Amino acid sequence: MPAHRIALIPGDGIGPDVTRAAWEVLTRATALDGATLEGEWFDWSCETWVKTGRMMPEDGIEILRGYDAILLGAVGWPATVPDAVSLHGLLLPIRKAFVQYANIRPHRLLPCVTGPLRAEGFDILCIRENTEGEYSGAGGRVHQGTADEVAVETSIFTRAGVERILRFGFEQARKRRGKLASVTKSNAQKYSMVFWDEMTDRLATDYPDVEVSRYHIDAMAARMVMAPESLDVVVASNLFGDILTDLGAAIQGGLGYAASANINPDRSAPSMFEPVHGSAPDIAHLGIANPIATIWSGAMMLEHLGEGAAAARVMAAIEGATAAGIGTVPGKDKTDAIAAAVLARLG
Ligand code: GGG
Repeated sequence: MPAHRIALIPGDGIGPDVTRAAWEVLTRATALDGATLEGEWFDWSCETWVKTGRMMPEDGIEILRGYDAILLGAVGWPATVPDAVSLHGLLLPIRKAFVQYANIRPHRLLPCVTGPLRAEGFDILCIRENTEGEYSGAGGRVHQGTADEVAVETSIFTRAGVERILRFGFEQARKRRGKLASVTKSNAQKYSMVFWDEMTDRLATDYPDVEVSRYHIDAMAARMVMAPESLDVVVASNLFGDILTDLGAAIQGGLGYAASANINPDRSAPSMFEPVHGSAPDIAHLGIANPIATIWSGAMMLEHLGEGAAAARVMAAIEGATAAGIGTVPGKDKTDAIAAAVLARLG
């Protein structure tokens, strides 16, 4: 019986609630298909930062390296902790160290879930570049607190980084409906984004079977609202992908449904799975967070670990639960009730 070792990082706010709920579903589903998940819990969070000055221990990356995958809840709370701490102290170093350069985020409607925009008939796979670009952490501030203050944030786009994420996008398009939309803002950003466009055009010659379109980020935002059914695979930089996938979450009903996988495609290090949403302090400890995004992220983890049958079982159970109207209206059902409804449909 294969055993997969999973590092669990529940994090802050609603993170522990949704991670616990997802873990129950994932362990049960995997067992039904003859495999085992062995989890170890890590209390790496903003509360840990308040106590110790670090989100994770100094050797945190080396600790995680010993696992087959990471399941993360949400980070970013309490409000006394600067926002940048949770990203630059945990999420971004993990993505970078483990070369999780492809952040995959599916956007489609679950049964009986209606987004606020009532969009329908869409199935979009957003692929966000995950290790460089606008989140590289390069830059600085001078003359702080004076009238002459200057802040500089440098986006870094390497040839290797842009090529690998675009190729990943082309490959995904090939496995789906054969359409790739590449997103930039090359009319305004004339170095990095023009470079991205040029790379898209150059690589397109290697994928003649894929229909490629180039969009500016503003036009893509409008298209995702007005005609989401026209899109298949969307590939974008770190910041643009981050923004577009919150929009994707909105058209699929809300952040409670938006799953994500930070993938190391070469499998040279663990991949990390997490919902798109953050720690949602306004509903933390109320027991009403929707765990579906985290359970769906967990299904992506099972797929990545080679447990395709268990992944399909989890997705069918999620769809069965929402088809019965459970977890379809924000705040109506408790976290535990949604998890129980999914558990009950695992078969
Ligand atoms: N689910 C993980 C989480 O808490 N994300 C919050 C966030 O701000 N993420 C930004 C990012 O994905 O780069």
